[in-house]
Amino acid sequence: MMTRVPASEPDFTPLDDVFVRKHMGVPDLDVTDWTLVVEGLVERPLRLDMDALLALGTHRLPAFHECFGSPFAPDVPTRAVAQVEWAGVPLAALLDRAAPRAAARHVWFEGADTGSFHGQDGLTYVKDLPLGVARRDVFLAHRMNGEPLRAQHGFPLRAVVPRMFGTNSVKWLTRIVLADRRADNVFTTQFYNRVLPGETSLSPVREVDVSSKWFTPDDGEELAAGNVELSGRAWSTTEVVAVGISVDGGPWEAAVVDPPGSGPTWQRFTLTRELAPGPHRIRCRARDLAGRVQPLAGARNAVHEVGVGVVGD
Ligand SMILES: Nc1nc2c(c(=O)[nH]1)N[C@H]1C(S)=C(S)[C@@H](COP(=O)(O)O)O[C@H]1N2
Ligand SMILES: [Mo]
Repeated sequence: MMTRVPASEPDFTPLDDVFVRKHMGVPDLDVTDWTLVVEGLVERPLRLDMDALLALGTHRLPAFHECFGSPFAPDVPTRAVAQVEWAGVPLAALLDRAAPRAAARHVWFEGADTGSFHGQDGLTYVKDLPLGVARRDVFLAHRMNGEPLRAQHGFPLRAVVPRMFGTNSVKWLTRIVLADRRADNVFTTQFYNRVLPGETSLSPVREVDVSSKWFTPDDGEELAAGNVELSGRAWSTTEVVAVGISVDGGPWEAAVVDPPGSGPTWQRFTLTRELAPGPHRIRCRARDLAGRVQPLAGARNAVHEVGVGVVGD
């Protein structure tokens, strides 16, 4: 049984359980010779070492963190999601010092990893965002759940873009470029583009979809008959206002959904319900403030279903 967490206190995924995604391997960076460059269309290009970055102060950002999944299978649910307390500085603090020129429209984020991916060689990992979005949302993190970033999570510094898919959160960050156009890199223009619902052309994989996932019970779990607490997490680009739970294809029953926190955190949902002995299929479906609902099937944010076995009396 899960411990109850008050709605005002976000629950964080233990670091050992946070998923790891890397397209070209983990670069071995030494913080003593690492620097972050901010250049391009700026009045004052910057080169900061870690001490200079730490001198900007340390802020905290509790946020859910979700991987889009394979760029070659945009409709397959992966449900790789975690919640992390990041510590670092908002990108805006650096932009204020670098002073973007009037012509700057986009911000490019480049990682130190290089190599091959999907049959192409000599690649770098670059993502980009419109300047306004980057200034408002991007956070540069050097700590995760109170520890320095682990190598596989982007040591010594990574970008974090709350409420966007993890692919935008560039790890092993070494270079930020302000430009008048989008970055031309395989990870911006070729991979990680998709057709959004109701649209016909490709858009970059950015904002997350409305989604929910079972935490307890787990798929295949055996439960004692009687009142069972069904519980999970739901998230979107905005507040999740309802989560429906359906047992064995029955009607959607309203779960109790925790109010949203002050930041980009997920919301817990629970329903205590009697389950008769035997096998059961349980599904959860979130709806957000914008009216978006998880599709039943055929999409990466399709409703999550688990099977449980209830034993006893
Ligand atoms: N430099 C770099 N940043 C990267 C990646 C990468 O391969 N290289 N993978 C991205 C993807 S697809 C995801 S989901 C997140 C995963 O972050 P994590 O491994 O810390 O959970 O990092 C993103 N940032
Ligand atoms: Mo990802």
